[in-house]
Amino acid sequence: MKRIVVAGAMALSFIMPVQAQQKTNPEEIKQKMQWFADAKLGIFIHWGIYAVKGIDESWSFHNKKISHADYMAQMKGFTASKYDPQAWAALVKESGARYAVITTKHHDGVALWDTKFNKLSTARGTPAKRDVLTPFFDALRKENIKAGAYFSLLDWTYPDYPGFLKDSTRYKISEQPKRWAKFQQFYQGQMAEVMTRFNPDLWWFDGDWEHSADEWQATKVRKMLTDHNPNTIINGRLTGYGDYDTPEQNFPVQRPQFHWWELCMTINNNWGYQPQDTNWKTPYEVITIFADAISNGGNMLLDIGPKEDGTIPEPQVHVLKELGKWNKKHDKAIFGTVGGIPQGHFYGPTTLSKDSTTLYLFLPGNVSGKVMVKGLDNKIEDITVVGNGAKLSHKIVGKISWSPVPGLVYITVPANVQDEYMTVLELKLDKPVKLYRGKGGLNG
Ligand code: H79
Repeated sequence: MKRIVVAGAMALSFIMPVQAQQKTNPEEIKQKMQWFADAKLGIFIHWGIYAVKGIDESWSFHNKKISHADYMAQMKGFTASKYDPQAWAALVKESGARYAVITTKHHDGVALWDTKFNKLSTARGTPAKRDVLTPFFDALRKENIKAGAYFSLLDWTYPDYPGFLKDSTRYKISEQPKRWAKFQQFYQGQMAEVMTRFNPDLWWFDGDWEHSADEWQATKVRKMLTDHNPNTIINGRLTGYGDYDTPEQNFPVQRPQFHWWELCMTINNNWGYQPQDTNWKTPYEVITIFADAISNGGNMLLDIGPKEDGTIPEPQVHVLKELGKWNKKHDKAIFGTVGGIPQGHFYGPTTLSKDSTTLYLFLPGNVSGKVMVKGLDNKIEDITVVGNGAKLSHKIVGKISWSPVPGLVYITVPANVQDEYMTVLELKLDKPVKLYRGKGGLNG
């Protein structure tokens, strides 16, 4: 019996690598996290030489689907010839996102700025011949959008980095500590370049899993970044020495461990541009996933993959624009709210105003007309369809006069007030939300 339990636990940890524990104190970082908590939506951008052949970012050579030399030869095809950073920033704005995160360097080691450390940059090694990040950071800031830097800690191309292909490494740190020290200086030097050049509002680290916090010098790195900018936000992939949790692709069913969290997700099946991948998530799917994230107190970081020339494929633009339309219409139910009431009271996502006197119910677009809320121990003063203005009435069902248990709230939602994606109802309550969480016994 015991053996079965152990095997089960191992299988589970294979599917879900153990998430790092938060090693920063939520109380100490609360203030700087406020804009992030209010922002709800970010746009992730994976842009790099992998868009030339349209293959997996870095993983394609790591997993030996292509030789490292052929992978790096893509540098000759990265032109950025139609790159319009203002248009990118305008699209991010139109989606309703309050922040964007762009790859400054992926696991392949190719920098998108003009690093002084080597020739592996869009500035020195590609026909684009320039730092493509500066104009985008500038454009974001002009649009008042927070600007984040994705930065891969590991660098499979750097000759003094241990890891290389999935089944081969260059050396062991224990055997060649000086060689590792050389890499530490290199990666921290590049990080300092990004820090001083762009002063990111947010650092999105990736690739921490190949080494320990000690090996990365995680506390030193965190100190360097926060000394430079005390308000910069760091994701949890600095072996736990960050500020928020980053479930990737896998949708949480319960709230993740860190106080703040963000679901990062591709718009099709891949992070970078891949022409054969047309498995676009629909606006409805993206919107319902987004609603689910904010209902659980999180953010969504939705990824797009531009082509090597800097154009953003039309289906990606379409999803962002539809999402933006819906965000604009439902602005007050989303931005500046907090996560909603616990599961079980309402069969769908919810959010609350910060003073919790307004409850927002997110309904799928095709509800047949009646929705129900359970265990709401408040008087409902008013119900409005967000972005539509229609007022709705409600009926209390099953309230026993002498029992403290609240009745069920039934709300009829006519078809003509419903949104094509998700209809949102605003319930104004008499006081901060109060929930009955009991088992329904006679004494409550
Ligand atoms: O940039 C995108 C991806 O390229 C990168 N992160 C997003 C944002 C990424 N892809 N996969 N991962 C990060 C996590 C990979 C985890 C694994 Fe493993 C590495 C699975 C197998 C090797 C760690 C080591 C977990 C299991 C073994």
